[in-house]
Amino acid sequence: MIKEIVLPDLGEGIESATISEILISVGEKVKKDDVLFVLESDKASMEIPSDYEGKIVEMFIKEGKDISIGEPLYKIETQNQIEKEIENKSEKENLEIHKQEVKSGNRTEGNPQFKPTAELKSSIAANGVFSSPGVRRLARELDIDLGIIKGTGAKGRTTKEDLNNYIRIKMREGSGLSKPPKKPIDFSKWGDIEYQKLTRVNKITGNRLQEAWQNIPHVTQYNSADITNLSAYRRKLKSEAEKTGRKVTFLPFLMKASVSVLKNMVRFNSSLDENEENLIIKKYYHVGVAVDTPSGLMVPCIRDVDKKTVMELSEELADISQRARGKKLKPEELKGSTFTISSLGGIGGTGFAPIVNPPEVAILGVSKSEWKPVFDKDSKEFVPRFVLPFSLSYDHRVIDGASGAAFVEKLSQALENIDLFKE
Ligand code: CAO
Repeated sequence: MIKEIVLPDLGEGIESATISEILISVGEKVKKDDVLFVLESDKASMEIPSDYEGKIVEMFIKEGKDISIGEPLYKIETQNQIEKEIENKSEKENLEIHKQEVKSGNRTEGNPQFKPTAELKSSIAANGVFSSPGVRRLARELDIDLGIIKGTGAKGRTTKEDLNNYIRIKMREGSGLSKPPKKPIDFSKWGDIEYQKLTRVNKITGNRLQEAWQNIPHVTQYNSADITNLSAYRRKLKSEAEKTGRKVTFLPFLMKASVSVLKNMVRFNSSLDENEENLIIKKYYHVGVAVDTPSGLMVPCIRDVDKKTVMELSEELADISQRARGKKLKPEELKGSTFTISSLGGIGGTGFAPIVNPPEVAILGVSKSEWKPVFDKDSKEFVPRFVLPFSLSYDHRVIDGASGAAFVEKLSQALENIDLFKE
């Protein structure tokens, strides 16, 4: 019998993945549970085993190809006879295990759940749990008691997916990322509700933010800068740029000012290595910019900020944020940043604590500038000044509080020195 195999639901909100390795070819014979190919999603790498014993007769996939749930993978000619033998053998094996368990007192003969009926003949009732031989074998190898996993298959059968889900949860727990299972709440009891599906970007960003929040000891340092002179200079550049349809906001100045400080405070432009034994200090200055898009938050990267003028950065920023909103960014454009700026200055707010964008160690949060009365100690009068509030969140494993405070002071001075921006 020839069966067409499609990409199953991979869970974890993964809708598609890339075929990174194909381990079989047409004509090859495979056994059940033999790994056929490896998939890479943006979250994980997965080995996909065969559900059948048989011969591969057609392949629909290529290495490097993106594939979505439900798309055909390959066709296999299954060996019914062999399958039957395996099932009969496993039934005998199961019954033998069962008899031994009853004998040793580990099982009660009267357990109502243990009924190896015809439709469950490849299942076992170890601990009163029905499951396939493959699932039982894996559970045995990993020393997992199937009795504690809630089966979602027919008649409460513990499926491979149930076991995989259980392993995923345990792995997350091991990495400190576990979320306690939530009971559904019926909010409609108290009023009208509607469901809105999270986008793929929402889910990916959400997971990354949660991971960063849980793994990085964050500290946020607040400060402000007097940008009265900078604002006047920007207005000049802005009106010149407008003649050619371009715009100049405060962000390119913030990028350049941040990089001028990063060059002197190198730990802020670093990452911890995989063993958390060394700091990797980067000698390039690529700034990630948080962009609010209809699908969610994205952080494209602008490279070599130190080598570009304010006008060049303005043009690049306009291009990259427009393409982020139109889902036109290439994956490469989302990688490689060494420091991130999240600017909410065009929207409002007086201050916020941004979350570090790993593997970076610091992020700048920018809020909305306002005219404020500032006391001038020379004239002994309050004078109106245009003040920009900002904050710096950093990884306290890499940066100590004194450096954090020094960074925001230096950044404030850099923003007040408009010579820094003149080309
Ligand atoms: N103070 C006062 N005005 C500001 C300002 C500030 N700090 N920052 C921006 N503005 C002004 C701009 O100058 C512009 O006014 P003009 O038309 O007079 O030039 C206006 O506000 C709108 O700016 P903008 O938001 O379109 O442009 P930007 O370069 O400042 O920001 C971008 C671009 C892509 C970062 C922004 O559009 C965006 O998406 N911000 C949201 C980022 C976000 O969601 N972060 C939260 C992540 S959670 O950590």
